[in-house]
Amino acid sequence: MTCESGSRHVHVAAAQLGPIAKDETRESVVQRLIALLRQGAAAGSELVVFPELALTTFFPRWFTEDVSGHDHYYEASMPSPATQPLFDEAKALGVGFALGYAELTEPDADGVVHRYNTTVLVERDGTIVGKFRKVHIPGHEADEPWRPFQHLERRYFEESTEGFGVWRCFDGIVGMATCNDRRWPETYREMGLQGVEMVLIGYNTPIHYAPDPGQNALQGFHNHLCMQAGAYQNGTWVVGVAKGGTEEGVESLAQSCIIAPSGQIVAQAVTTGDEIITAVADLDWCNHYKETLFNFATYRRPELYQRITSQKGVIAPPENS
Ligand code: ING
Repeated sequence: MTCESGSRHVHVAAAQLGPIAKDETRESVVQRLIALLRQGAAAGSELVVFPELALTTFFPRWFTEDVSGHDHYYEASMPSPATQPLFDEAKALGVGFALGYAELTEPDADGVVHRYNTTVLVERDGTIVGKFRKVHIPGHEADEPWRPFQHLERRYFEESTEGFGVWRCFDGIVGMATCNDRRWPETYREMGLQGVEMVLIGYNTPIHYAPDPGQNALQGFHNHLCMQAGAYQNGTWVVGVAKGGTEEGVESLAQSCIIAPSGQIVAQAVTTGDEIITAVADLDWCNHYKETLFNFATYRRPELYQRITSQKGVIAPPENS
Protein backbone atom coordinates (compact mmCIF):
# COMPACT_ATOMS: atom_id res chain seq x y z
CA MET A 1 0.00 0.00 0.00
CA THR A 2 1.15 3.60 -0.56
CA CYS A 3 0.90 5.93 2.43
CA GLU A 4 0.14 9.64 2.39
CA SER A 5 3.90 10.23 2.51
CA GLY A 6 4.00 8.48 -0.89
CA SER A 7 6.27 5.73 0.38
CA ARG A 8 5.36 2.12 -0.24
CA HIS A 9 4.47 0.02 2.80
CA VAL A 10 3.73 -3.68 3.13
CA HIS A 11 1.90 -4.86 6.21
CA VAL A 12 3.64 -8.17 6.69
CA ALA A 13 3.13 -10.96 9.24
CA ALA A 14 5.40 -13.82 10.20
CA ALA A 15 3.15 -16.78 11.05
CA GLN A 16 5.28 -18.95 13.29
CA LEU A 17 4.20 -22.55 13.83
CA GLY A 18 4.69 -24.72 16.87
CA PRO A 19 5.35 -28.45 16.48
CA ILE A 20 3.48 -30.59 13.97
CA ALA A 21 3.17 -34.21 15.09
CA LYS A 22 4.08 -36.93 12.63
CA ASP A 23 0.49 -38.14 12.47
CA GLU A 24 -1.21 -34.73 12.49
CA THR A 25 -3.49 -34.54 9.46
CA ARG A 26 -3.01 -31.95 6.69
CA GLU A 27 -6.57 -30.80 7.41
CA SER A 28 -5.74 -30.13 11.04
CA VAL A 29 -2.59 -28.23 10.11
CA VAL A 30 -4.43 -26.21 7.46
CA GLN A 31 -6.93 -25.14 10.11
CA ARG A 32 -3.99 -23.86 12.20
CA LEU A 33 -2.66 -22.00 9.15
CA ILE A 34 -6.09 -20.46 8.47
CA ALA A 35 -6.35 -19.32 12.10
CA LEU A 36 -2.97 -17.59 11.78
CA LEU A 37 -3.97 -16.11 8.41
CA ARG A 38 -7.12 -14.64 9.95
CA GLN A 39 -5.13 -13.29 12.91
CA GLY A 40 -2.70 -11.64 10.50
CA ALA A 41 -5.54 -10.20 8.42
CA ALA A 42 -7.23 -8.86 11.55
CA ALA A 43 -3.98 -7.08 12.40
CA GLY A 44 -3.99 -5.47 8.95
CA SER A 45 -1.44 -7.75 7.26
CA GLU A 46 -1.48 -8.06 3.46
CA LEU A 47 1.18 -10.78 3.37
CA VAL A 48 1.43 -13.70 5.83
CA VAL A 49 4.63 -15.76 5.73
CA PHE A 50 4.51 -19.40 6.89
CA PRO A 51 7.56 -21.56 7.73
CA GLU A 52 9.46 -24.17 5.72
CA LEU A 53 7.62 -27.54 5.40
CA ALA A 54 4.61 -25.94 7.08
CA LEU A 55 2.17 -28.77 6.32
CA THR A 56 3.83 -31.67 8.08
CA THR A 57 6.28 -32.72 10.70
CA PHE A 58 9.97 -32.35 9.76
CA PHE A 59 10.15 -35.90 8.35
CA PRO A 60 13.86 -35.82 7.26
CA ARG A 61 14.65 -36.60 10.90
CA TRP A 62 13.80 -40.26 10.19
CA PHE A 63 15.62 -42.64 7.80
CA THR A 64 13.66 -44.81 5.34
CA GLU A 65 15.35 -47.44 3.19
CA ASP A 66 13.38 -46.33 0.14
CA VAL A 67 13.55 -42.61 -0.62
CA SER A 68 9.82 -42.77 -1.44
CA GLY A 69 9.17 -43.87 2.15
CA HIS A 70 8.14 -40.34 3.15
CA ASP A 71 6.18 -39.52 -0.02
CA HIS A 72 2.95 -39.20 1.96
CA TYR A 73 4.47 -36.02 3.46
CA TYR A 74 4.80 -34.44 0.00
CA GLU A 75 2.32 -32.46 -2.12
CA ALA A 76 1.77 -33.67 -5.68
CA SER A 77 0.12 -30.34 -6.54
CA MET A 78 -0.14 -26.84 -5.05
CA PRO A 79 -2.82 -26.04 -4.22
CA SER A 80 -3.62 -29.61 -3.28
CA PRO A 81 -7.07 -30.71 -2.07
CA ALA A 82 -5.91 -30.35 1.54
CA THR A 83 -4.50 -26.84 1.02
CA GLN A 84 -7.30 -25.48 -1.20
CA PRO A 85 -9.17 -24.14 1.88
CA LEU A 86 -6.13 -22.01 2.75
CA PHE A 87 -6.01 -20.56 -0.76
CA ASP A 88 -9.76 -19.91 -0.66
CA GLU A 89 -9.65 -18.18 2.73
CA ALA A 90 -6.65 -16.04 1.75
CA LYS A 91 -8.37 -14.89 -1.45
CA ALA A 92 -11.57 -14.13 0.46
CA LEU A 93 -9.56 -12.06 2.97
CA GLY A 94 -7.52 -10.38 0.22
CA VAL A 95 -4.33 -11.51 1.93
CA GLY A 96 -1.29 -12.98 0.18
CA PHE A 97 0.92 -15.65 1.71
CA ALA A 98 4.08 -17.73 1.35
CA LEU A 99 3.88 -21.43 2.23
CA GLY A 100 6.70 -23.93 2.56
CA TYR A 101 5.99 -27.55 1.60
CA ALA A 102 7.57 -30.75 0.29
CA GLU A 103 7.10 -30.86 -3.51
CA LEU A 104 6.81 -34.15 -5.42
CA THR A 105 6.93 -33.44 -9.16
CA GLU A 106 5.23 -35.27 -12.00
CA PRO A 107 7.48 -37.93 -13.61
CA ASP A 108 9.88 -36.27 -16.04
CA ALA A 109 10.63 -37.45 -19.61
CA ASP A 110 12.58 -40.35 -18.13
CA GLY A 111 9.77 -41.25 -15.77
CA VAL A 112 11.69 -39.91 -12.75
CA VAL A 113 9.90 -37.93 -10.05
CA HIS A 114 11.81 -35.19 -8.25
CA ARG A 115 11.56 -34.04 -4.64
CA TYR A 116 12.16 -30.42 -3.61
CA ASN A 117 11.88 -28.33 -0.46
CA THR A 118 9.63 -25.68 -1.97
CA THR A 119 7.88 -22.43 -1.12
CA VAL A 120 4.95 -20.97 -3.04
CA LEU A 121 4.20 -17.22 -3.09
CA VAL A 122 0.55 -16.17 -3.53
CA GLU A 123 -0.66 -12.60 -4.14
CA ARG A 124 -3.67 -10.95 -2.48
CA ASP A 125 -5.95 -11.84 -5.41
CA GLY A 126 -5.11 -15.53 -5.03
CA THR A 127 -2.78 -15.82 -8.03
CA ILE A 128 0.41 -17.84 -7.61
CA VAL A 129 3.22 -15.34 -8.17
CA GLY A 130 6.13 -17.75 -8.01
CA LYS A 131 7.70 -20.85 -6.56
CA PHE A 132 11.14 -21.25 -4.98
CA ARG A 133 13.07 -24.49 -4.47
CA LYS A 134 15.66 -24.61 -1.68
CA VAL A 135 19.20 -24.15 -3.00
CA HIS A 136 21.46 -25.13 -0.07
CA ILE A 137 20.45 -28.60 1.20
CA PRO A 138 22.08 -29.32 4.59
CA GLY A 139 22.54 -32.51 6.55
CA HIS A 140 23.35 -35.91 5.07
CA GLU A 141 22.07 -38.58 2.65
CA ALA A 142 23.00 -41.90 4.26
CA ASP A 143 21.62 -43.40 7.47
CA GLU A 144 23.58 -42.05 10.43
CA PRO A 145 22.08 -43.84 13.45
CA TRP A 146 24.78 -42.38 15.73
CA ARG A 147 22.79 -39.15 15.80
CA PRO A 148 20.06 -38.65 18.47
CA PHE A 149 17.92 -37.62 15.47
CA GLN A 150 18.90 -37.40 11.82
CA HIS A 151 18.94 -34.55 9.31
CA LEU A 152 18.41 -36.42 6.03
CA GLU A 153 17.46 -33.47 3.81
CA ARG A 154 20.15 -34.52 1.29
CA ARG A 155 18.33 -37.86 0.99
CA TYR A 156 14.82 -36.49 0.57
CA PHE A 157 15.34 -33.24 -1.37
CA GLU A 158 17.22 -32.39 -4.54
CA GLU A 159 19.08 -29.10 -4.78
CA SER A 160 17.28 -26.43 -6.81
CA THR A 161 18.61 -25.98 -10.36
CA GLU A 162 16.92 -22.57 -10.67
CA GLY A 163 18.65 -20.44 -8.05
CA PHE A 164 17.22 -17.34 -6.41
CA GLY A 165 14.50 -15.34 -8.17
CA VAL A 166 12.60 -12.20 -7.25
CA TRP A 167 9.07 -11.17 -8.18
CA ARG A 168 7.32 -7.82 -8.49
CA CYS A 169 4.38 -8.14 -6.09
CA PHE A 170 2.98 -6.54 -2.90
CA ASP A 171 4.00 -3.14 -4.34
CA GLY A 172 7.67 -4.17 -4.23
CA ILE A 173 10.30 -6.71 -5.22
CA VAL A 174 10.02 -9.91 -3.16
CA GLY A 175 12.36 -12.90 -3.00
CA MET A 176 12.44 -16.21 -1.15
CA ALA A 177 14.98 -18.47 0.51
CA THR A 178 14.64 -21.49 2.81
CA CYS A 179 16.27 -22.32 6.12
CA ASN A 180 19.90 -23.26 5.45
CA ASP A 181 19.93 -20.80 2.50
CA ARG A 182 19.80 -18.00 5.13
CA ARG A 183 23.28 -18.96 6.39
CA TRP A 184 24.99 -18.30 3.04
CA PRO A 185 25.75 -14.67 2.09
CA GLU A 186 25.45 -15.56 -1.61
CA THR A 187 21.72 -16.11 -1.04
CA TYR A 188 21.03 -12.48 -0.19
CA ARG A 189 23.47 -10.98 -2.69
CA GLU A 190 21.96 -12.97 -5.56
CA MET A 191 18.62 -11.33 -4.75
CA GLY A 192 20.23 -8.01 -3.78
CA LEU A 193 21.63 -7.79 -7.31
CA GLN A 194 18.03 -8.11 -8.54
CA GLY A 195 16.87 -5.22 -6.34
CA VAL A 196 15.08 -7.31 -3.72
CA GLU A 197 13.23 -5.34 -1.03
CA MET A 198 11.83 -8.19 1.08
CA VAL A 199 13.20 -11.74 1.47
CA LEU A 200 10.85 -14.39 2.92
CA ILE A 201 12.62 -17.24 4.77
CA GLY A 202 10.97 -20.18 6.54
CA TYR A 203 13.06 -22.49 8.72
CA ASN A 204 13.08 -25.68 10.79
CA THR A 205 16.23 -25.52 12.94
CA PRO A 206 16.95 -28.12 15.60
CA ILE A 207 18.77 -26.68 18.61
CA HIS A 208 21.11 -29.69 18.81
CA TYR A 209 23.68 -29.75 15.99
CA ALA A 210 25.16 -33.24 16.12
CA PRO A 211 28.38 -32.52 14.14
CA ASP A 212 29.33 -29.75 16.62
CA PRO A 213 27.14 -29.53 19.76
CA GLY A 214 29.16 -26.49 20.81
CA GLN A 215 26.96 -24.56 18.40
CA ASN A 216 23.75 -25.53 20.23
CA ALA A 217 23.87 -22.59 22.64
CA LEU A 218 24.48 -20.22 19.71
CA GLN A 219 21.57 -21.30 17.48
CA GLY A 220 19.49 -18.24 18.29
CA PHE A 221 22.46 -15.91 17.85
CA HIS A 222 23.46 -17.49 14.51
CA ASN A 223 19.86 -17.41 13.30
CA HIS A 224 19.50 -13.67 13.77
CA LEU A 225 23.14 -12.91 12.87
CA CYS A 226 22.89 -14.29 9.34
CA MET A 227 19.49 -12.75 8.55
CA GLN A 228 20.36 -9.35 10.03
CA ALA A 229 23.61 -9.31 8.05
CA GLY A 230 21.80 -10.32 4.86
CA ALA A 231 19.23 -7.58 5.35
CA TYR A 232 21.75 -4.82 6.06
CA GLN A 233 24.32 -5.76 3.40
CA ASN A 234 21.66 -5.80 0.69
CA GLY A 235 19.32 -3.06 1.92
CA THR A 236 16.34 -5.41 2.17
CA TRP A 237 13.67 -6.46 4.63
CA VAL A 238 13.97 -10.06 5.82
CA VAL A 239 11.11 -12.07 7.33
CA GLY A 240 12.35 -15.20 9.16
CA VAL A 241 9.63 -17.66 10.20
CA ALA A 242 10.17 -20.74 12.36
CA LYS A 243 8.47 -24.00 12.92
CA GLY A 244 9.63 -24.12 16.56
CA GLY A 245 9.08 -25.94 19.83
CA THR A 246 9.71 -29.59 20.63
CA GLU A 247 8.48 -31.59 17.63
CA GLU A 248 8.57 -35.40 17.93
CA GLY A 249 11.14 -35.06 20.70
CA VAL A 250 13.38 -32.62 18.84
CA GLU A 251 13.73 -29.13 20.32
CA SER A 252 13.62 -26.63 17.47
CA LEU A 253 14.48 -22.96 17.42
CA ALA A 254 11.62 -20.45 17.28
CA GLN A 255 12.52 -16.70 17.51
CA SER A 256 10.79 -15.75 14.25
CA CYS A 257 11.52 -12.15 13.37
CA ILE A 258 11.01 -9.27 10.96
CA ILE A 259 14.21 -7.41 10.11
CA ALA A 260 14.51 -3.94 8.54
CA PRO A 261 17.03 -2.98 5.83
CA SER A 262 19.08 -1.39 8.65
CA GLY A 263 19.55 -4.88 10.11
CA GLN A 264 17.37 -4.00 13.12
CA ILE A 265 14.89 -6.58 14.38
CA VAL A 266 11.55 -4.72 14.44
CA ALA A 267 9.41 -7.66 15.61
CA GLN A 268 10.24 -11.01 17.24
CA ALA A 269 8.19 -13.98 18.38
CA VAL A 270 8.25 -14.63 22.12
CA THR A 271 6.74 -18.12 22.19
CA THR A 272 7.72 -21.45 20.62
CA GLY A 273 4.19 -22.09 19.32
CA ASP A 274 1.75 -20.77 16.74
CA GLU A 275 2.25 -17.01 16.89
CA ILE A 276 1.74 -14.03 14.62
CA ILE A 277 4.16 -11.11 14.66
CA THR A 278 3.62 -8.13 12.36
CA ALA A 279 5.31 -5.03 11.02
CA VAL A 280 4.53 -2.21 8.61
CA ALA A 281 7.50 -2.52 6.26
CA ASP A 282 8.46 0.72 4.52
CA LEU A 283 9.95 -0.57 1.27
CA ASP A 284 11.44 2.82 0.45
CA TRP A 285 13.63 2.44 3.54
CA CYS A 286 15.61 0.00 1.41
CA ASN A 287 16.90 2.89 -0.69
CA HIS A 288 18.57 4.47 2.36
CA TYR A 289 21.08 1.63 1.97
CA LYS A 290 20.80 0.65 -1.69
CA GLU A 291 21.50 4.24 -2.78
CA THR A 292 24.30 4.99 -0.31
CA LEU A 293 26.60 2.54 1.47
CA PHE A 294 25.50 -0.42 -0.66
CA ASN A 295 25.19 1.26 -4.02
CA PHE A 296 26.35 -1.88 -5.83
CA ALA A 297 26.83 -0.18 -9.20
CA THR A 298 29.28 2.31 -7.65
CA TYR A 299 31.20 0.28 -5.10
CA ARG A 300 31.20 -3.43 -5.97
CA ARG A 301 34.30 -4.99 -7.61
CA PRO A 302 33.03 -8.18 -9.31
CA GLU A 303 36.22 -8.44 -11.35
CA LEU A 304 37.99 -9.20 -8.06
CA TYR A 305 35.32 -11.62 -6.76
CA GLN A 306 35.95 -14.38 -9.30
CA ARG A 307 36.54 -17.07 -6.66
CA ILE A 308 33.01 -16.66 -5.34
CA THR A 309 31.39 -18.13 -8.46
CA SER A 310 34.21 -20.13 -10.03
CA GLN A 311 35.43 -22.06 -6.96
CA LYS A 312 33.33 -24.48 -4.84
CA GLY A 313 35.65 -25.40 -1.99
CA VAL A 314 38.71 -23.90 -0.32
CA ILE A 315 42.06 -23.75 -2.16
CA ALA A 316 44.59 -22.81 0.52
CA PRO A 317 47.99 -21.24 -0.32
CA PRO A 318 50.96 -23.65 -0.60
CA GLU A 319 52.75 -24.56 2.66
CA ASN A 320 55.73 -22.31 3.42
CA SER A 321 58.89 -24.08 2.23
N1 ING B 1 17.83 -26.74 9.03
C1 ING B 1 19.01 -26.30 9.59
C2 ING B 1 19.40 -24.87 9.27
O1 ING B 1 20.24 -24.57 8.44
C3 ING B 1 21.02 -26.87 10.61
C4 ING B 1 20.16 -27.23 9.45
C5 ING B 1 20.56 -27.14 11.89
C6 ING B 1 22.19 -26.20 10.40
C7 ING B 1 21.36 -26.78 12.99
C8 ING B 1 22.98 -25.82 11.48
C9 ING B 1 22.57 -26.10 12.78
O2 ING B 1 18.86 -24.02 9.97
C10 ING B 1 17.40 -26.69 7.75
N2 ING B 1 16.17 -27.19 7.55
O3 ING B 1 18.08 -26.21 6.84
